[in-house]
Amino acid sequence: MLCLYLLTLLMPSQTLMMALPLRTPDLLKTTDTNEDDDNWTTGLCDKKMKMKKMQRFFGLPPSGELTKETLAVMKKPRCGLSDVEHMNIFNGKNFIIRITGNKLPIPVSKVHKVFRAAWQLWSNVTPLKFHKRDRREADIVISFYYGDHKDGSPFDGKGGILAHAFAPGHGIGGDVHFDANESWSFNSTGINLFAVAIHEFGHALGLPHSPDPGAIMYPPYNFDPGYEPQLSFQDVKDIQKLYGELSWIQLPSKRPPPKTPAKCDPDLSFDAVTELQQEVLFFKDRFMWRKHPQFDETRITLISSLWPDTVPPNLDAVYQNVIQKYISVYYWVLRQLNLEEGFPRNLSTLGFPSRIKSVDAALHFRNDRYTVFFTGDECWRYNEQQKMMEGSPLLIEQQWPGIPTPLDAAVFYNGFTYLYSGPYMHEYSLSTGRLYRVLRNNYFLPCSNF
Ligand SMILES: *[C@@H]1O[C@H](CO)[C@@H](O)[C@H](O)[C@H]1NC(C)=O
Ligand SMILES: *[C@@H]1O[C@H](CO)[C@@H](O)[C@H](O)[C@H]1NC(C)=O
Ligand SMILES: *[C@@H]1O[C@H](CO)[C@@H](O)[C@H](O)[C@H]1NC(C)=O
Ligand SMILES: *[C@@H]1O[C@H](CO)[C@@H](O)[C@H](O)[C@H]1NC(C)=O
Ligand SMILES: [Ca+2]
Ligand SMILES: [Ca+2]
Ligand SMILES: [Ca+2]
Ligand SMILES: [Zn+2]
Ligand SMILES: [Zn+2]
Repeated sequence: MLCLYLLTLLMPSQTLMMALPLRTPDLLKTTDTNEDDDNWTTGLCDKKMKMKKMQRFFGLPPSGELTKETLAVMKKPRCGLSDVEHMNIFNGKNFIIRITGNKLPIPVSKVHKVFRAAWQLWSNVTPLKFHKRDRREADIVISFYYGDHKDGSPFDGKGGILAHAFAPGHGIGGDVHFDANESWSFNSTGINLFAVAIHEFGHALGLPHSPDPGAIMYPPYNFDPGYEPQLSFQDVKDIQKLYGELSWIQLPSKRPPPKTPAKCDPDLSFDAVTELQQEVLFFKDRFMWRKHPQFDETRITLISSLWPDTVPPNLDAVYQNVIQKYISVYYWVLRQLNLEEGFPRNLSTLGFPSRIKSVDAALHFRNDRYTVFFTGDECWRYNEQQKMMEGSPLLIEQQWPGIPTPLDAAVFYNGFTYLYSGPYMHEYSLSTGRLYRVLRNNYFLPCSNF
């Protein structure tokens, strides 16, 4: 059953503060790049540059400072390879795979099945063929190891680095190692072996990390229980550049791989937009862009890079409730969520009649302490202090003439009201409600890659 719920979250800064004791940034250690690049004891300037580079990569404001959020991203379970690395490719198109070790932490037959499914994804879109053999001279040897396993990149116990792979080549080249101390699983409990295996096989075939947060080659571990791991449009493009293509028409699913939303797309629409402290956040599917006043760059990132994985994709409306000091996130529940006691809450608790099943957008008026909810062609005024709906809904066109309904999103920014509908954003005077300009949705997200 689909129901609309209200979810309240602590402000992200508070959440991170609780979750993140300070620790040295060992997760940035690389396996095989030159050490200078990675030397955290070199000058402060280099350190700042490196920090900025990493922050850009992950769609964070590139301040060069070790902020709580930066630390949070760095501490996420991830692959052990560096993010900027040169890789080569295998010459042939047929690979022998060997899976070693009889002390696998989980049932052998299941592990083999997962690995087969993972390399199948890569062979589905390329002329590559994988053959599992038990003989010694394999191209790709897959193993589970505890701690130091004599290849110069010891594993770090549970959490942190999950696995690593060696770029194509002889001997250890193309080999894939998994940290045996992780709680590997075939579902969303612990670390999902399938998701990590697809990523590591990508490295074994010569792919570096991708800055596209929708790509399987994006470095942090990211498993969404509502979303079967698959190659993204970008992954397919990257692997085909190395080994040649097979059309997606030959794919078993016959569907093109999912594309990460692009801010240069003229048809781009948003699910929700909100202010958050000094920033403006633009949400789309599993992703968001963060516009910070001090930085021109806005890179796309995963919603889960800021909030817990329990925040679902495809949000309906989001606003920062200054009075209550939390972020209100509205969405349709499509799956079971583990949240704090009392949440998510049914939309009807706000005082909506039962005919209202979802909200399209919300605007929070911090001085007057109320929130306007948009549903279809109507808008509702909710008193945040008395926690009740005020009167009957009004027609949106009476308040803000000229906006096509239903709305997608709404936000206050720089002294204007912005209402979003389809690929256009409408700019209104805050006081009079007069329409000033109709602009493209990416007006605040200057078009560039990512
Ligand atoms: C890191 O830099 C410091 C200072 O320049 C130097 O003493 C040290 O040997 C370097 N470490 C590595 C691993 O390169
Ligand atoms: C990893 O697992 C091994 C074997 O179960 C255990 O002896 C070791 O203490 C674990 N190490 C960490 C850091 O968890
Ligand atoms: C996930 O798999 C583990 C065994 O690997 C099982 O114990 C657990 O119940 C499963 N959880 C879900 C949510 O399916
Ligand atoms: C939410 O409230 C409405 C109206 O009271 C009710 O019909 C609906 O079943 C409720 N949904 C859930 C999941 O509780
Ligand atoms: Ca090898
Ligand atoms: Ca580990
Ligand atoms: Ca919406
Ligand atoms: Zn990786
Ligand atoms: Zn290794």
